[in-house]
Amino acid sequence: MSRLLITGGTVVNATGPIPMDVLVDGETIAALYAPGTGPADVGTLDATGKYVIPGGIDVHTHMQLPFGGTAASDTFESGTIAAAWGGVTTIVDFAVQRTGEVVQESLAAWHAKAEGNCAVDYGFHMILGGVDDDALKAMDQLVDSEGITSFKMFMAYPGVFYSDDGQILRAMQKASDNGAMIMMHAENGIAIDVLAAQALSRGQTDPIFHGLTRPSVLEGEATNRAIVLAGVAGAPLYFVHLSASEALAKVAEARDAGRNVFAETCPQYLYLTLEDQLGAPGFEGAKWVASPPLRSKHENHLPDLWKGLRTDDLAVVSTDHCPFCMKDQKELGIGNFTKIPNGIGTVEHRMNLIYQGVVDGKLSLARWVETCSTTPARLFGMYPRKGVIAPGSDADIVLYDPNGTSDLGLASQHMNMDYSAWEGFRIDGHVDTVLSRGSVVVSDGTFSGRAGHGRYVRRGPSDLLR
Ligand code: DUC
Ligand code: ZN
Ligand code: ZN
Repeated sequence: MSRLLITGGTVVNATGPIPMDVLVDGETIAALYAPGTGPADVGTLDATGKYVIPGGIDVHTHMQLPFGGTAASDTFESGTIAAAWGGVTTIVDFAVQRTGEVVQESLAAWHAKAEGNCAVDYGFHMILGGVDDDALKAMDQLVDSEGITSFKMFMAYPGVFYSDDGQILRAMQKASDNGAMIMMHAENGIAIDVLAAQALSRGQTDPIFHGLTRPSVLEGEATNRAIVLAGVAGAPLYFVHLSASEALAKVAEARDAGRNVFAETCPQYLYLTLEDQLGAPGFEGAKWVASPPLRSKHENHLPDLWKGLRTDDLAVVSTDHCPFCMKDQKELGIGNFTKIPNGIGTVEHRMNLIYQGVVDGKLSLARWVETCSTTPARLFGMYPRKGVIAPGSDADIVLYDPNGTSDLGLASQHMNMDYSAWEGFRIDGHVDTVLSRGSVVVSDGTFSGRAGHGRYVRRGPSDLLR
């Protein structure tokens, strides 16, 4: 296969920026050279003035997820093409086992959806919707033979995805035995359902009541409960889509105590608010209905989350990419906010949105790469194959132009949605060129990849457990 030297750029790994040329040989990175010292008999890709970063890794997506009588509007094809446009070269999606389903059959159904359709590499976590003896046995088999080393459980959505504390404890005990990571959606769903029913009975049907009936203290409570349960089981724990100061405080406390507790947040919780988006007039706020909900700008959630990213109490930025169109999908909840499909589409914009944090002085360049690529790879058993520009790693590489701009919105996006949750956001940077395992898939404003190029990534155990 062909060799390609990426010249003149600044390589940014989690360890920091350094001017280097990068030699790609086939699908992998062969070597790094001091600028101008690489081989002369190879093709070149000019990265002058650009950052050369490991491809983004989004460890929280829901392509084609059935939800609330409809399904997330991005297929594995459209969603991974959008990911590529946004500098994301690996996604980890959630295969779903519902109550009563056989875990391995549910997993096979997710493979069938994804195989041959992805433009970038992909892996799976497994959602456990029904913990019983068979599901617990299946956890071992998935870890040993299927390359799935992380299992998501829900303290929210009673009757849909919900697990009670006993089921959670049993799964955590299993994870403590087999080295898997438990991923938790921490919101007290039982209490939320009471508040939501009470709101509806008062005639409070607008989208903002989705947020007002899911108060941040109920995320804090569930976060604390999950940490206690994981402590009893001796299991590692990773909180998905952490949105609230109360939850972050509990994670920080556990980490300070030396516990294997980790958390991610998502761009929507760093930039968008209950009042400005979810509270938009009429039914408009439905665009931003997701769980957990956007938080109040009158509290300290947003600055706390940015701070958590700096201090590593938040280790990862993912997206919880779960797009729905307004027409025929979000509209299912007109007159009843509980029927609005939950989710926001962001897979295409995460690298840009978090880079804006660098421009705004909230994060370092190294931390941008660490939270969006390196730590996701390390926490979820893909490192050093993914998440780093280093010899032997997959040549998943993004040339990021700090002098470019990106205007986010419906007119330019590739996600399969009829609106953008990020309309009007202007980013002071631009994804210029994207390589997925050595193949250029985006350059010069053109997608040159193909559905089917993306391969299933079998993951190992987490690299970050103490
Ligand atoms: N939250 C969402 O907003 N959508 C899908 C599932 C979830 O937990
Ligand atoms: Zn969730
Ligand atoms: Zn999710």
